Amino acid sequence: MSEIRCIGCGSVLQADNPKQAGYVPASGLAKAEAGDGNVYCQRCFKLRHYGQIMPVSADRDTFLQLLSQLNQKPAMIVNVVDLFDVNGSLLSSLPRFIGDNDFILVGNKIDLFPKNSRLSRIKDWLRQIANNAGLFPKAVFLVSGQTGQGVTELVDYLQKFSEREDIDFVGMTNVGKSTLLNQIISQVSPEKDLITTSRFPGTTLDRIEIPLAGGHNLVDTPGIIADQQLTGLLNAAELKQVLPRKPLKPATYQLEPGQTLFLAGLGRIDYLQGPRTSFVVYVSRDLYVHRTKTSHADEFYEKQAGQLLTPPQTGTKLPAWQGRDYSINEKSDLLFGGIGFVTVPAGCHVRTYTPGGIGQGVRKALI
Ligand SMILES: Nc1nc2c(ncn2[C@@H]2O[C@H](COP(=O)(O)OP(=O)(O)OP(=O)(O)O)[C@@H](O)[C@H]2O)c(=O)[nH]1
Ligand SMILES: [Mg+2]
Repeated sequence: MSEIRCIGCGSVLQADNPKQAGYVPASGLAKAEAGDGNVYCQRCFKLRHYGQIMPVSADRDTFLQLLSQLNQKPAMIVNVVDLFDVNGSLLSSLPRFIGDNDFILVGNKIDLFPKNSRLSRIKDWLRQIANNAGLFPKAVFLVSGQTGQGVTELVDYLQKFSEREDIDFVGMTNVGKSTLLNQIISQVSPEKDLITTSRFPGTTLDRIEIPLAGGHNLVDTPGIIADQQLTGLLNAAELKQVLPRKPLKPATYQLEPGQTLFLAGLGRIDYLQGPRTSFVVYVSRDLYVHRTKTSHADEFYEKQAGQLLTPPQTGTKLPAWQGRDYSINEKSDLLFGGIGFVTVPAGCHVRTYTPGGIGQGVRKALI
C-alpha cells in the first residue's frame, strides 16, 4: 500500500508509535486510508488547536536529502527568507543544490516593517545581501504570507512556471514558507490554513505536495534549523515576547555617549562617541527596552538578566555576548536579527552586542 502523508506536516501517517512523526490513532489512519478528507497527525492536531509542540523534528539528514533532490527534476525554486532575520535565514549554499534550475528570492514578513518603510530600499538591500552571499536570484519579491501583501504579484509571476514544472518552496525554518503557501492556496482555492504553521522552529517535517490543475505541484519543505537564528534558541514563551505580531512602531530614546540601551537580555548597544542624539528602536511592543550608564551596564545585566531583562528567562542557555563596533557614516539601522532594529544618525560610534554575535549587522536606514 502506498504511504499516506499528513497534509499538515508531510510526515507519513502511522498508528504504531505515538512518539514518532506521523502518529494518528488507528481510527484516524483508517479514515485517511478511506480517502476521507484531510487527515492531520496528532502532533499537527495539538499544534493547530492548542499551540502545543510535541518534540518531533526533521533531522538535518532529511533536510539535506530533500535539498539534494532539488536538481533531479525541472522546478522553479522559491527561496523564502525572513526579512526580520535576513542574515540568519539566507541559504547561501542553495546554488550548489539546484543544478540547472532557476530560483527566486522571496522576502517574507514585510507586514512587520513600519508603515513608512520604503519598499524599494528593502528590495535593494535584500538583493545586495543575497549578491554578497553569492546568490543571484532571477527575481526578488517582498511579501507577507500573513496578510497577503505582495502575494498576488508573486502568484502571477509563478503562474507561467507552474504550467511546465513544480514550484518548490525552500528556506530556513520559521521564515514562513508554510504560511506563504497557505496564503497562495487560499487565493487559488477554497482551502484555508491547509498546512500546519507555528512559531516553533521545525514545524514542517517532510515534503508536502499540493497538486495544481496542470499536473504539477506546489511543494512545501521543512526548513533547516540553523545555529545562526536567535529564535532557535528561545522557548515558546520567549518567542511569543520577541516576535512582533504587528507593524513595528518607533520608540525614541535620547542618548549621549557613555549610555547603553538593552533590548531585554537579547541585545545591547553602547553609545561610544558622538553628539547627544535620538536612537529609534523598532522591536516588539512586548520587549522591554532599558537605558542605563555604560559604566553600570555589566552590573545591571548580572543583576537583572532573567528579571527585568527577560527574555532570556532564567534557565535559557544562550551563548555569551559578543560585541562589534560600528562607525556610522550615514543614517543607518543597527540590526538585531529576529528581534528588530535601531535607527541611528550619521556621526555615531557604537558597539552592539548579541548572544554569540548572532544576527548583528547594519544597513542604510529604511526610513
Ligand atoms: N508577521 C508575520 N509573521 C509570519 C509571516 N509568515 C509567517 N509568519 C510567522 O512565522 C512563524 C513561522 O511560520 P511557518 O509558516 O510555520 O514557517 P516555516 O518556514 O514553514 O517553518 P518550518 O516549517 O519550520 O520550516 C509563525 O509564527 C508565523 O505566524 C508573515 O508574513 N508575517
Ligand atoms: Mg513549514
